[in-house]
Amino acid sequence: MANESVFKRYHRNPIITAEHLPRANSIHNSAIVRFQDGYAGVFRVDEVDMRYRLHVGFSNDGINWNIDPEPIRMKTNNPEITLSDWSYDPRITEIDGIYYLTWCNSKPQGPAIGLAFTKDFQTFEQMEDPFQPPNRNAVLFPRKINGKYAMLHRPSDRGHTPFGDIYYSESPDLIHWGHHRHVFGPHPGWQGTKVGAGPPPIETSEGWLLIYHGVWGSCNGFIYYAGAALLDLDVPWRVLYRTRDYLLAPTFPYERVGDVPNVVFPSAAVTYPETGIIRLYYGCADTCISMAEAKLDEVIQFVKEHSI
Ligand code: BMA
Repeated sequence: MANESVFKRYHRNPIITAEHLPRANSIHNSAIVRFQDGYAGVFRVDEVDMRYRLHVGFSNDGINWNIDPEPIRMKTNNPEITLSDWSYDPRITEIDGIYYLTWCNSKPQGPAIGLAFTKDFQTFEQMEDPFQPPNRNAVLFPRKINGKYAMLHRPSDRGHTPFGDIYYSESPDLIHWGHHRHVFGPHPGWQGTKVGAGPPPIETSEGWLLIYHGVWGSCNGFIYYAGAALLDLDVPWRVLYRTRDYLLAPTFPYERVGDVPNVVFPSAAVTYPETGIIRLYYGCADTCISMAEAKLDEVIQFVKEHSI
């Protein structure tokens, strides 16, 4: 099975562009989940002042979206907890009916991880940043593991980081984080410069399926690809399999041309247990959002058969 045939791109990609909002320069790298009878999302909107803000959206079918033109305001009773005007790359994980948002809450001291929760996508309560900056690409697991909340994240630096390994950390209360473990780092080829977690890991009988981005530094800039790994269910920093070949590469003009060329950035996945389908949402060229679907079994088979 050729890698490009595992995930089938939606025939009307991209599904979300800057045309969805009057003040958008671009809408990309965003979080989408099933919510009530449809879908909800938190979208990264690079606005016409070129600040990055988070906006809520709703959809009946996951394809046609209404996105709030006003950015999210977070509730907090601690003035030291602040929402950056450089907020980007959100992920959403549902744990027991509560939707947790992780994103890059950039600070003057560098990119930090933001953490907030909502039950209704109307009110968001912001919590303490889990780690000191710089750090990016954080995502929570959808359930506690060995009695603790568990998060993947990517210690970083302040710029266009030329390195990056995925780490695992756990917490009893989503406030105090520790038990840091290295999960995996770059590997020669398309993931040779850095890697970062994508959507929340998906629990399967073969392990946690983690879809991630891998970056290779070409002679003309970074190229972002998507791959996947299977992590041990009880010891998630133990990598069982990890793709040697990419699953998605920038291929079509909407993935190759934009504010940052040659980027596919997986950031949300919705599974349909009734059909065995997984729907992947990914940012394209830092400009728009696209969608691709696969059979979950075939993704798992691909990861196992094309492992490093
Ligand atoms: C990373 C993040 C992503 C972006 C990518 C390519 O550092 O900023 O949001 O998609 O670079 O520009």
